Amino acid sequence: MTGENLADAIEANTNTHIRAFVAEWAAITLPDRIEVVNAADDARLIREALDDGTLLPAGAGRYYSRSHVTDTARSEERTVVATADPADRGVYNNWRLASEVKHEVTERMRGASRGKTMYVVPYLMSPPGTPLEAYAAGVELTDDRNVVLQMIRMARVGMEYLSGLADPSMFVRGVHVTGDLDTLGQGTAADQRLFATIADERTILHFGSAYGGNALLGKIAHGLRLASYDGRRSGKFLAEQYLVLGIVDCETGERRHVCGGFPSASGKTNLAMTLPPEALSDRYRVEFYGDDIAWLWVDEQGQLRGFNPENGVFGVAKDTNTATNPTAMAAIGEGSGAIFTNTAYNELSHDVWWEGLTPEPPADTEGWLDWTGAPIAERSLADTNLPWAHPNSRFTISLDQVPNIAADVHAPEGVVIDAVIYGGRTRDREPLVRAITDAAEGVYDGLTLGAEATFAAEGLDGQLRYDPMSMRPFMSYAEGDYAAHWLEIIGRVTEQPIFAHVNWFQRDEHGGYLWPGYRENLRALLWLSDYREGRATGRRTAVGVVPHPDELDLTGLPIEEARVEQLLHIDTARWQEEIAHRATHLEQFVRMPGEIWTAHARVAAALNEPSPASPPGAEAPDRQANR
Ligand code: OXD
Ligand code: MN
Repeated sequence: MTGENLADAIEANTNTHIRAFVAEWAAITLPDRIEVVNAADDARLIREALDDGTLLPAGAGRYYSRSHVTDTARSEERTVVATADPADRGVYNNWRLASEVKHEVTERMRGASRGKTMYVVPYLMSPPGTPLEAYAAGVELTDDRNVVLQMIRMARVGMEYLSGLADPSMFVRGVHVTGDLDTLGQGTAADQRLFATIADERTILHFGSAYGGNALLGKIAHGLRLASYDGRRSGKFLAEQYLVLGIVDCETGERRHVCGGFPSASGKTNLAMTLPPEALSDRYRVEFYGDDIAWLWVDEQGQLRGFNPENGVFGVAKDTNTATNPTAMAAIGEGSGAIFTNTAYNELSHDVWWEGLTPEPPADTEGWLDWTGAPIAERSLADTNLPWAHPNSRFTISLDQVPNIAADVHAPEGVVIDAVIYGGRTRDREPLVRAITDAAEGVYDGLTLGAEATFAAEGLDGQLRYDPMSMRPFMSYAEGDYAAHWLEIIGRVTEQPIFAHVNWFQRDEHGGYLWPGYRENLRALLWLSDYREGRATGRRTAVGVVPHPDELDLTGLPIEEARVEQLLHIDTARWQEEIAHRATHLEQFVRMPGEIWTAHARVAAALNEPSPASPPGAEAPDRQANR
């Protein structure tokens, strides 16, 4: 690539810092061409992809793509956070020294884009004009057109989003090079893949994958890992793997915003996109803001505010259907521009299918190919039980396709956050909902979030795989410092959001779910609003306030009283076991603040008190305090 070609390829409105960044990496990766992308290029890029077969038509303005069979998910063990400061080493962030990692990835990227186009994707991970905009600007260089198409759906893409930068050199520098996926030795000792966030240099270097979670650098690497690092370094904000939704009471006009973290496979996208229960749908409206990431800060009035930095949804297809997530089904409908990845595909009808879309796969297998491209009709008997779609198959759509999108989803001021919820997947112990009024105890609850391991054979059944704040794979610095930063941010808030823990997954003695889940989950969040506003008093327990059974609005839900009581029961003995596990979990982390240990000790002591700890509705003064 000559200097002249480069100058031609990069439009005049790129700033000199962007040009220098592109030139530096083009000289390393050696692409044949360079192309600067804008969201308006989507139709042309789609046409090119259909022409060369990297996308296939999926009916009425929708598209299908298949990834390399070894490249279907995020690779946590190959993902590192690197800085110059060893104090950034945490338990989960695979910390490494920046100088070493940069060198290693750069060597792997050398000449690896030969024969390809380097797309320059300028983007913003924020609605334009937010107070955090300076941390949201990025430029991703990628050698994969499908990555560009997905970025256009997931972020605000175009040079215009970067033209007004207060500091034109302040953008995240992201380089994505796919590499030869046939020769990377995925999963072996010689694995060449390396996904590095050089956090203190605001640089992301990902080599060896074209899968969304590894290759859409705006989403996880910038939107979560780097933003969470920036949030602490600047002292200004939090970046969390949280959903954001709004609940509107159409009778009173009350509008509440909830954000929260859920470990994967705990129903976060379904909850984010939920609708009210059928019987309450005249009264309430649920508004969608985001299903995966929230950036949170405290405004000048002392209110906790948040927005979804993404502009789209990269949702797991498996089990998405008209009952579990009617919103997603509508959003991926005709004309949506959806891109499906690694679902099953019918090469004749151009339909897509995944496990759970319908109870049974299509009866007529003619034309159906599984996610690897193999014809279903030709499967051997031994393969008949293999899934048609990859379990991590995905749909990618932009936010504006979601039918109940909130009108203010792009508002630069974000929304005031009224509640922060955590939800794991727990078969007994965790009640349907418990409210936590003390902020440090809320942060402690987030740090001890987890989903149940199912290692019955190892004797671990019922024990959690902890996933603090649902950030375990995205932590960018030491967990104790992360907890301190949370306490610092939440300590600035004058009107605290309420914290809560929810659990939709309790089982009865036969293994069946006690709670119907899905749209009915809103009933727990409505109680939370009632409790916060003083319309419900709840019952104080050692681990928070649970609803009195008659405080849950169960209109139109046939459910026995005994079952509701079971859903709200606190099993002290099981909780005491959990407290011991939590202590071991928290002890791993350096510099865990004293306030977190105090919250832990308070809950542990309350569990040892004779029960009930106090008459229903009564609150010990320390629990009424905002902090
Ligand atoms: C994830 C995602 O991997 O959101 O968490 O895609
Ligand atoms: Mn996620």
